[in-house]
Amino acid sequence: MKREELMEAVRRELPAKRWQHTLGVMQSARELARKFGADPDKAELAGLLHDYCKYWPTERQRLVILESDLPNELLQYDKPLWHAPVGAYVVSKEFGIDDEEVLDAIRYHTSGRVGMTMLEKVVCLADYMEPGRDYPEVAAIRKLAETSVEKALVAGYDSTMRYLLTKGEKIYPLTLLSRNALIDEIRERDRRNNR
Ligand code: DGI
Ligand code: FE
Ligand code: FE
Repeated sequence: MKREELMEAVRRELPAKRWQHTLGVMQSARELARKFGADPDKAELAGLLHDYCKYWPTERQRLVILESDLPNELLQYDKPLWHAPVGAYVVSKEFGIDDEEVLDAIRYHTSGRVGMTMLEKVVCLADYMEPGRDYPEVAAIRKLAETSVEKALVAGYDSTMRYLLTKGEKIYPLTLLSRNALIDEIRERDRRNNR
C-alpha cells in the first residue's frame, strides 16, 4: 500500500481532531527519533498507525482480543488501554505491516514496557508531547525532552498516573513497571557519568 493510501485509510478511522493528533505524533516521533537515535521512518510510520483502533467500538476491540493471540488478561484492565495492542494486531493483518519493531512501538505506546527500545520510547513520548497536546504538565515534559527521552517519559507516566489516581482508576501494572525501569535506566546512566 502506498503511503498516501495508508494515510487516507487511517484518516478515515479517526475524527478530525484525532487525525490532527496523529499528524502531530508523526512529526514529533520523527524529530525525536533523529535526535535520540531511532529510525525516523519507522517512528513516523508507528506514529501514523498508533491510534488506528482508538475509536473502534469497545465490542469490536473485545472481539479482536478474543479472536487473536492477544492476552485475554487485557480484558480485566481499562478499555482505554486496549487500542494499543489491538491496533498493532489489526494493522499487521489489514495493511500487512510486518516490521516487529514498528508493531511493538504501536503495541506499547500507551503502557510502555520494561526494556523499551529507543523507537518505542520516542513514539510513546511523541504521543505525550506532539504540538497539539495541551495539559498542565506538557511544558515540563517538552523541556525534559530537550535532554532526556527517559526523564521526559517518566514525567509523562507521572502525569497519567496522577490523573488516574484522582479519578480512582486502576493502574495497569505494565505502566508502573515501565516507569520503574526508566528510573533505573536514568540512575544507572547518572552513576556511570559520575564515575
Ligand atoms: O490514545 P491517546 O489518547 O493518544 O493516548 P494513550 O494511548 O496514552 O491513551 C491514554 C489513555 O489511556 C488515557 O485515557 C489514560 C489511559 N491509560 C494510560 N495508562 C493507563 C491508562 N488507564 C489505566 N486504567 N491504567 C493505565 O495504566
Ligand atoms: Fe493511544
Ligand atoms: Fe495517541
